[in-house]
Amino acid sequence: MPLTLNHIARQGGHGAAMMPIIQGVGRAAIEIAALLRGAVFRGALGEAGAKNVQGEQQQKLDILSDAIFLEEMRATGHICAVGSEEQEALLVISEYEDADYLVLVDPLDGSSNLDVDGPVGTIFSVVKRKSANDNTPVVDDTLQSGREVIAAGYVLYGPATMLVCSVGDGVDGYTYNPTTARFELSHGNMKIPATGGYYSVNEANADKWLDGMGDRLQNMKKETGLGMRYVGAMVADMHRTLLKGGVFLYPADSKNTNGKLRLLYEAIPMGFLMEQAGGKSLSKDQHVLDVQPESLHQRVPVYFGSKEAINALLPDA
Ligand code: P6P
Repeated sequence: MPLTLNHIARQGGHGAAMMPIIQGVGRAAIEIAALLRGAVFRGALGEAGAKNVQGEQQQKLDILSDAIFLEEMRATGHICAVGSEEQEALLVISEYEDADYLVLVDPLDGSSNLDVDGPVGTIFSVVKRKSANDNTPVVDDTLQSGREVIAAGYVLYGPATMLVCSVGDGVDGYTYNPTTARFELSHGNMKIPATGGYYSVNEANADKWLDGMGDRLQNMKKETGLGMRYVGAMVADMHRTLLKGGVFLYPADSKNTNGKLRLLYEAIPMGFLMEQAGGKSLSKDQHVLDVQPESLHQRVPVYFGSKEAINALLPDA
């Protein structure tokens, strides 16, 4: 019989505490997947007419997905606050502001793919509050390095809906089974292949890259002979990298001098998963999990992949 998300309760040191939270992520994923499938019939595609704190045009589905995710985190009863890509400030869950955990989330990553029916995702990580439980949670509770992450994962809305997560005891992939209406373990103990796969980067930015990344990428291509795949949605590109091997990177460039991807709800959760899957996760010259966050929406350059590909790209890292 298949294992379900309940299996998480038996994993690692935090599985029992994390299982209800990841069950909540699963409920949000099912609702968001249904929302995406019917969006065109409800006039829910396209831009919402506002920009988020990132200065990016919000899609209507960004706002709807953010609301669904927040409600399911509230409903778990274990989350005191949520830091979301779509919300400038930390969202305190007033009924449970004495709860132990906070969630950082990109509720609908890669939403520019929506109008072309491309894959998108949700990325999340869970940290334990630093403040006393009888205090109101604050942004400082979220500013913890990836070494403090209790759980992290992503949902990939593709031909199938997958939830890939870790509580620090390896990485497991669960696929939503519409017959049983639940997530069932389909990719147990995921490990990134040591060799092969693809490099995945938006090479249109190559002439703007900083830190000599243009030459470094050319050297890596010569040394490894990897092919290239790029979807433009981090969850899809990272999921392929985890399964097939290779490297995903978003370097700093003259336009985004700190890189484009956000530390707290993109780089850290993905870096946590990559390291749990036997890969490497770098940002500039340090492990992404060692970067000390300074603000909720801080951006960083990222280099994630197999040890072979990362060592070919950044030999002195
Ligand atoms: P570009 C999507 O907007 C996103 O945040 C990530 O999902 C993705 O990896 C990246 O930006 C794509 O950026 O500049 O290549 O379109």
